[in-house]
Amino acid sequence: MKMTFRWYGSDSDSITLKQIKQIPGMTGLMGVLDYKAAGEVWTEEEIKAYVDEVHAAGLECEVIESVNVHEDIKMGLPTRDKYIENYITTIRNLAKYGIKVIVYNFMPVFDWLRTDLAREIPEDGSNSLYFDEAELGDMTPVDLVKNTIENCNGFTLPGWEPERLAELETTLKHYESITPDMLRENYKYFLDAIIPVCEEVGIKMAVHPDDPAWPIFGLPRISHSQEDFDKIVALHDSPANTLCLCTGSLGSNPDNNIPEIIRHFGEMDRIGCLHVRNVKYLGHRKFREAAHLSRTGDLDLFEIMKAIYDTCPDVYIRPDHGRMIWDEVGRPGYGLYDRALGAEYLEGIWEAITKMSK
Ligand SMILES: [Mn+2]
Repeated sequence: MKMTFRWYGSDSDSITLKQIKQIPGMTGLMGVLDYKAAGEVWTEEEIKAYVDEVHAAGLECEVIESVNVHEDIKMGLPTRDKYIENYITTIRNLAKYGIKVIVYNFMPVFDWLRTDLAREIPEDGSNSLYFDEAELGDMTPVDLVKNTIENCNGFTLPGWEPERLAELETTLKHYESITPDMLRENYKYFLDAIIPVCEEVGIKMAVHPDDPAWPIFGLPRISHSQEDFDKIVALHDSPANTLCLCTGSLGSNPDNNIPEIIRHFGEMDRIGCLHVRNVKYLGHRKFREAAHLSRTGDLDLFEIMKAIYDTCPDVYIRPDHGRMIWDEVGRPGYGLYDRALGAEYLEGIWEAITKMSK
């Protein structure tokens, strides 16, 4: 297991590489160039600058996240080919600088959804990201987007870049005629074009699950269960077509048995990396992001780490969203303190499993 941390770059993150390096056990980053719009080429110069900075801090940079897929590709529009070409150029450029895994998603319009980015946890006064489908009530997708952007403490959030959302209403209208099967066909077209290039340059694509793990606003969503992922890995059968198994996103739906899903795809060698975190169920389609510690939420982090140990022990993982604690102000979900605590907790479980397995 390689423990990593998400970092947005020195211009865009409140956390420094030095702070990340000081978290015991941290080997590297899951990096992102958060200023890049979906469909744009990530140039060699941009990638080199980011990777060089990470290396200079004594950290590795083998995983890159949020190389976003242009909406025209998901919708299967005639313009998709030029965006696929750009995507392939980005894959080749990333490979030149040592990137091994690219995390992306194939969710229509919305990357992830919450109804509150800072809901107080009554037990201790910390706060975390929160979702209650009932609170969506009369909210339109446009209302929700405005709410989310206004409550980011001035930071951008992955998937919520204002440019991407400018044409929201037109895009939503277009998706009314796209069924889940049609979306999967468009997905196959994309994978058939990029996966051979990934095989050639030694990169794994890792798709992030829908978050939350069910359909929303009537949009087709095809990545939120074991059954969905079985279909995705079969769309283009290759060791380069893998999953970013996000335990909190998939785990937002209590029907998903996370350790079982990890074992299933781990044994198939189809897990490129994992985001590991906990979630607390508060009712039907209502949850908050909990601390990593198992008993503060509803996922069993020991069983999750054991499934990783047994089926994909060399994989990249990172603590995912943390709560905001100790009066930290930062990007919702991406503060330093609670994610660092999460990393140490996961490291502790890993050490115990490793020693007990000898
Ligand atoms: Mn995630």
